[in-house]
Amino acid sequence: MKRIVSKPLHYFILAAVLMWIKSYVAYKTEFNLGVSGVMQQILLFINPVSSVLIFLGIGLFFKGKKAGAWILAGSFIMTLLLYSNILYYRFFNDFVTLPTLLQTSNAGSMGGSIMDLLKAHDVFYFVDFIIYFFFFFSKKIDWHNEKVSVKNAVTILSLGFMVFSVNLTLAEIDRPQLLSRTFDRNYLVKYLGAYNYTMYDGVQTAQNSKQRAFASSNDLTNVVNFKNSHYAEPNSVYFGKAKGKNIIKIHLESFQSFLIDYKLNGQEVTPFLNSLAHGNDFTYFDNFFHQTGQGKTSDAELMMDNSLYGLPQGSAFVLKGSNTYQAAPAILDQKAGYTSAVLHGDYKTFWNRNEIYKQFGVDKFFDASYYNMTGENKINYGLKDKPFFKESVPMLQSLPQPFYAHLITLTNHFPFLLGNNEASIQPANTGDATVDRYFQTARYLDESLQSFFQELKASGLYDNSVIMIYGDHYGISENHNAAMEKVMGKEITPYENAQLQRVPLFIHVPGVKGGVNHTYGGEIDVVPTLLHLVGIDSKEFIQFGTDLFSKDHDDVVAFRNGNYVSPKYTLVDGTYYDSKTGQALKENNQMKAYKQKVAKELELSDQVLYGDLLRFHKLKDFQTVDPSKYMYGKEETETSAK
Ligand code: GP9
Ligand code: MN
Repeated sequence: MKRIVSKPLHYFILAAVLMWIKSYVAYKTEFNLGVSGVMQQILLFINPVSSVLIFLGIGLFFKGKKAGAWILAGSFIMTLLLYSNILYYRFFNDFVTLPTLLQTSNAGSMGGSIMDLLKAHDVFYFVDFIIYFFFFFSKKIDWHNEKVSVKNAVTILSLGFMVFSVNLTLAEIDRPQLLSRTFDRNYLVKYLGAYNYTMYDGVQTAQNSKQRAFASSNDLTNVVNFKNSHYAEPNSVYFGKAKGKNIIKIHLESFQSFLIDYKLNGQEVTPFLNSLAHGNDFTYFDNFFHQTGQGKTSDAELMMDNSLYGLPQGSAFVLKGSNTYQAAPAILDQKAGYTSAVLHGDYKTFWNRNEIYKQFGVDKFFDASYYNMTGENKINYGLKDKPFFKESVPMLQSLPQPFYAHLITLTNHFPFLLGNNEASIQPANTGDATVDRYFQTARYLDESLQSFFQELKASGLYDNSVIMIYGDHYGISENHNAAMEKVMGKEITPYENAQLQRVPLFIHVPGVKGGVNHTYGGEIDVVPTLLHLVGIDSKEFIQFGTDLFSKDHDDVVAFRNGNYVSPKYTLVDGTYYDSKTGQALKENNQMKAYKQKVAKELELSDQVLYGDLLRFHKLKDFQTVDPSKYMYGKEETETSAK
């Protein structure tokens, strides 16, 4: 060993290799990263390399012993980073993020228990320092005469950057839009490693605090003016009709409206939902649109709990997870004594739910750790919908009433996989396997919903609950238009594609007669609609949607990219169409006014999120939510890999 480590370069290699091994061992033993497949295994193995080469490699540019000092200090900082993530993960089942760390309350909640988190084997993470110190202080290395040449130092650094680009490219192939959609810390660590994740988190935090620092309460003026002029009075026929009732909100993953009444090989695909659409128990909105952007599910959730639009890039759930909100769970709690809960068969870090739900005031978050996630119960992103609904019933029964419960399904998610013998209908035969399978998972979702209804009725919950069912966003993207032409039996023009963004919205209010409602609306409109049903006026809150039942409802539905649909006109990428016939039209004043309204609405909503403007919006009888009062997870059972 003594002879082997005789030059600064050797010292660097020793530290780099040990840091690499240490990081990899920690990944494998300390975290549940849910690594599956050869590609993910390879990525996990190589992802510490770039950070080690770049970060420690910078030291090689220094003269004399300073080079060694840099490598020593660098290894120490990297170890601290790794180890703080290990401790944090043992407690929160999550990775450290700067915003949560900066909220003292959060780190504070770990406080007294830090000692309990330490384990004897943790010595392993620091034992290499004995070696580093030994060689640093001994005379074995001639720091002054054996300096690494600039050429070699540059080569090592370039190698680091090269490995990083290969790592990132492979990660993007395995998980497209990894960075732009920003979905899960777990995924970032799995694909890019703990150190690169920290850098990414640091850059995002810096950007966020800059945007926040430049915002002031004056920026609220335009927003408040817009919401005052845009407010739609409640409809007295519906106002307060759901007062005191539980609210069960069911998220149908990737479910598009074209499935309703669609017949595949002469058979209905979703007979149960079809029966709801044609009965009188539910109001079925057949001109309801999703308005999500890159944040997909999280955008739908954001809109449907806050009446704020998702961001133009990335997910507000992740990028604005520490903002102040005026969300439905908090409003329902403060104005009407509701307990709120989210139930979902994926782990809590996905979409940063475990952080942003605290800002929304969600009381309970039953994530995957509460469900039986073993063996056949799981597919694709998480728990299958049938066991999900089944296991959710007792959880709902455990909630104090009235409750506001949000159940998020998962099986009808790209690439639409089912277990053996779980498909009750044949796939379609467009030749596009994704589209073909979509019908089978949609049927599975329909069946799981039907059983859930039976259980709700048996449990007695059905009688005193509002039930809201919605599709979150498209399941079949534009990339599958060729197959969709076969499904729809017509050409999918840009106009048709806009029409395909319809997702169903069903609302059942006990004692209220339903039927089909043709009002044009979108996810942004759900919060004011719901609040008015419960008998809470939405007027004082900053919300961009309007009550779907109101006579003043704004029926110009904005898409996140500035396109829109309305009963009369549809705008897609600069071309206007007649909404009924699809014929292209020349711009008139009304079309233009709609376009400007949509642009303004999106811009103001973005300002609210970027500037964290709701922190300035003080209301007399609504308290700002204190996130430190909420804590989720059953860490002790969260041992099975994702
Ligand atoms: C994951 C799920 C999927 O928990 O909600 O999100 P999506 O990929 O549809 O945005
Ligand atoms: Mn989704």
